[in-house]
Amino acid sequence: MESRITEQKKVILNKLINSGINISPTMLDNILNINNPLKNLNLLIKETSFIPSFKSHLTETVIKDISDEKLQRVLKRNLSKTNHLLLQEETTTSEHSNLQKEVVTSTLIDKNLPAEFSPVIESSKTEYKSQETSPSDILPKRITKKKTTKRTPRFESTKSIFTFNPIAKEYKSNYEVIQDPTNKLFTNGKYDDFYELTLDKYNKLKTLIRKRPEVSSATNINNIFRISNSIEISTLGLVDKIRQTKKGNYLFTLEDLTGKISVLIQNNSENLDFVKIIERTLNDQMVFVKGFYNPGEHGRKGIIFASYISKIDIPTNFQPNFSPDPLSIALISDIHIGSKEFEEGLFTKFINFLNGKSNNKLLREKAGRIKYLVINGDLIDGIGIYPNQQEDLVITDIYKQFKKASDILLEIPDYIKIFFVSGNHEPVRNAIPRPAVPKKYCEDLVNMGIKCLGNPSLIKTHNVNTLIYHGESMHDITRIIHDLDINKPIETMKEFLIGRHLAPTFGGKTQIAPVNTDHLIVEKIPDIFHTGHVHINGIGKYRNVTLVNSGCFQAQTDFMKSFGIMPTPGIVPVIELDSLDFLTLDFKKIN
Ligand code: D5M
Ligand code: FE
Ligand code: ZN
Repeated sequence: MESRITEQKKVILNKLINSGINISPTMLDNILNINNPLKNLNLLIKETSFIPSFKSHLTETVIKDISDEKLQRVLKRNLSKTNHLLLQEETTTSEHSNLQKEVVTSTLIDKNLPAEFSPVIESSKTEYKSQETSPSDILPKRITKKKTTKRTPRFESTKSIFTFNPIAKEYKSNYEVIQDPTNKLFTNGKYDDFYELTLDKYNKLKTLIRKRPEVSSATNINNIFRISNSIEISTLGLVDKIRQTKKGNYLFTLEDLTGKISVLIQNNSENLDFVKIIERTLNDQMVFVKGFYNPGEHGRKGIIFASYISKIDIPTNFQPNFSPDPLSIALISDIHIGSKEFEEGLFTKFINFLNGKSNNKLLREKAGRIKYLVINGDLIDGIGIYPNQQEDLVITDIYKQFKKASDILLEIPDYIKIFFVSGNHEPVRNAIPRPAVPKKYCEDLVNMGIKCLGNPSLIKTHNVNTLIYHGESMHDITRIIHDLDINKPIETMKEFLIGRHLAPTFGGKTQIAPVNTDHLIVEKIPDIFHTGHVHINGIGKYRNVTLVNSGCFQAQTDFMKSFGIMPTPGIVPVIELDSLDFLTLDFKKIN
């Protein structure tokens, strides 16, 4: 019986879709309850086509205009039997008719539908609470003033056959740029700059590690050398020259401002947890160690036999910030406009989604919550970025690439605030930290209200902090730490947070600029940490921090193929700022 109804529902919905008609859930139940619903449906479709005021939405009010009196009577009678809850829903909605003029449920998202009708989105929650939440539940603190920018979407939402009343439009953007290296990158171009940078890094990391309770006992390295007997000590510093001995133990040098000392961690069953930490430690990272000091004999230098090691990390009780308002942030990167491999079709689908062009009510509701969009680097493909790039380009002029980018981004609704952080394909220096793209290249974007930022930057949107870093050092770290995998970018991102530094080690492929302040330290714990660059989507949590690698909108190039990179184009993570729950929208599967 149940399956027959589901089958009938499917046929009815298919018929309605093919006739270009949307239906409310109440109406759908109503039709299923009449005798011979399929035959009557044909009559209904025919009847409605004669109603001049009919706007393709088969709602309860349409019934009264049907000329077949028998059908009208049956439908009305059924409607009066419809359960109390549904009627209540209708009343609530009509009270707020300024927000949602017509309650039209897309034919694709009824909860009882078979699996093939469910929306193609993944969520951090198993249930979509929004399906039960009417916009009237989330009304307070609305504003009516509209910010004027030059962005005027080509797709006017009023032209849609679907209702799209984005809640985000009702709220004024509320953001702050907390950190941006642009205009703060001072350098003398001398060796001294590296010294100053390391000193700043050491001091800042030391301040952070000192917040760990066990670190209060740490002593300076030069004090340890004064000890002549074997006692337990603890100290902290930057790691150097990590190596594994022939017996499989780990040996490294620890350095602070007073000296250097050797530390040995024995690879035995008692030390399993600490071996795991040291296996994931990189040169130039800060650690705290505790153990027995052996002063050495016959003039040989002393060594610490460590029985404990820790990194700065994120406190286990970290509590993220939430927005008081029901808004979301969408996180994208690596669009690569100008490249032959730019997936323009997928990007158009994303823009259509932002404009409420989805035929799925749930997706339209999710789109309507989006107040902020982060473009985390590589918006354009640039020129001369990698060997033989010219063979992969359809637009070979950087200004024209930006022109195309602004033409595309112009179609994003103007109530969405966009942040654009510079990546390694933008016309800015390659070394990080990297300033924002200069206005001369992207004047149109700036005029449209897009905020250009340096890499990395920290922004606060509606109370929630997002650390945005393109991710240049991700390949280096993944290569050095053997159990990391470039296809699992979230694991690499965790290491950045544990070490509290975005490019911990010098000497890899990542170019680090010799500036006198270290902008790559994760001083403030973000609520959301967003990277890109690897072109592989990932999303997860670490100690209540939401981690996102946004993926890309570019198919595999020969250059990527040479590194074995299998990109995941067309996936967009969206984070709800009031709960930090997330969705990942796969535009390869959404029509
Ligand atoms: O990076 C495109 C992809 O290629 C991304 O997955 C990073 C990878 N890539 C780029 N440069 C390197 C190096 N030097 N080693 C390994 N993998 C790399 P994009 O920044 O978009 O060109
Ligand atoms: Fe890229
Ligand atoms: Zn990149």
